[in-house]
This record gives sequence, structure tokens and C-alpha cells, in this order.
Amino acid sequence: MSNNPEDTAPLKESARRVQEALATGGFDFQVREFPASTRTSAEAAAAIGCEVGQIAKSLVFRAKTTDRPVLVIASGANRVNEKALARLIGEPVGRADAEFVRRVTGFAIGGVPPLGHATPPVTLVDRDLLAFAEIWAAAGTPNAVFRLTPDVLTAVTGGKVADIKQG
Ligand code: 5CA
Repeated sequence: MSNNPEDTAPLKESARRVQEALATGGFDFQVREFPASTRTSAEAAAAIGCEVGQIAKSLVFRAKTTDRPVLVIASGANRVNEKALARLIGEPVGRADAEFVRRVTGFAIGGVPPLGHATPPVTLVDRDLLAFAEIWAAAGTPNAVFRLTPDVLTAVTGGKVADIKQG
């Protein structure tokens, strides 16, 4: 038990949607809201007290031919190699703008979770995340995250593990 009021306060609507998507998938992970920002990987790692590499950041790309959303769940320490991504999905890709991200995921940049998107995306998981026993992902808002394992991340997102980092 904890006396921290953050543990018992009701979740913001976007964070609650992520908690519900997790519950629907049969997972009992607890979405946690922090007083400090978890908007970026560095901020999230600082608030949680983990390595930046353990942050599973959800980056949305836009496939240029089909206009479909492509989700790359990358280690917070890495940048995504767009050429490798294009080869993997078979068409050119570009970074999605804020409007596209909100429309296809239902969430705003800084809180995009790896699951529960409005339009189910093609999903790739950065192989580097598999090196960690525990990782943390955004949970709908710039203050909310949840802890999970790399195995569960790939299972729950249907993501394909890929070598996707730059360099
Ligand atoms: N809550 C944190 C940790 S899980 C988080 O969501 N981090 S993130 O890295 O997954 O999301 C922020 C990402 O959104 C940044 O890495 C950046 O690539 C992207 N981003 C930020 N601003 C924009 C923008 N204006 N247009 C497109 N993408 C953006």
C-alpha cells in the first residue's frame, strides 16, 4: 500500500482509455501518472528512475504510397533509420505530423501509447528493447506511463521485431 495520492487519484480520460485497452487485452498493468512530465523519453526516464533505453517510445510514421500509419516502438536511446523502415514495409515513409498522429492514434504526441490506437497500425518493435527485463511506455498523456516486458509489448501490439535504429 502507498500513501501517495497519485496512486489513487482517477486517471485522465486518455490515460483511462489506455488502462481499458490493457484490461481488454487481459493485462493488469497499472497506468501510473507522475507529477513531473513524461513527455519525452529523457523526462520519462528521469521521472521513473530508469535508463532512457528502457523507454519504449511510440513513433508514428506515414507510409507515402498507401497513406497508412506505421508505428515504430523504439528504445528511447535510439533514432529510427527511415531507409531501413521503408525497406521493411515496402514503401517510402515520412514522419507523421501532429495532426496525422492525433487522427490515426486518438492521442496527442508526447502521450502516444503502443496500443489502443483508433486505426490499428503496421507495427515494428526495435530489437534493442528486448535487452531489458522491464520497459516503460506512454499511457495516453504526457504524464502517464506503464511498465511492461518486451515479450508482452510484441504480443499485445502484434509488432514485428526489427533492426530499426540509425547507426
Ligand atoms: N511520453 C514519452 C515517453 S514514452 C513519449 O511519448 N516519448 S516519444 O518519444 O514517444 O514521443 C515524443 C516523440 O514525438 C518525439 O520523439 C518526436 O519524435 C515526436 N514528435 C515531437 N514533436 C513532433 C512534431 N511536431 N511532429 C511530429 N513528431 C513529433
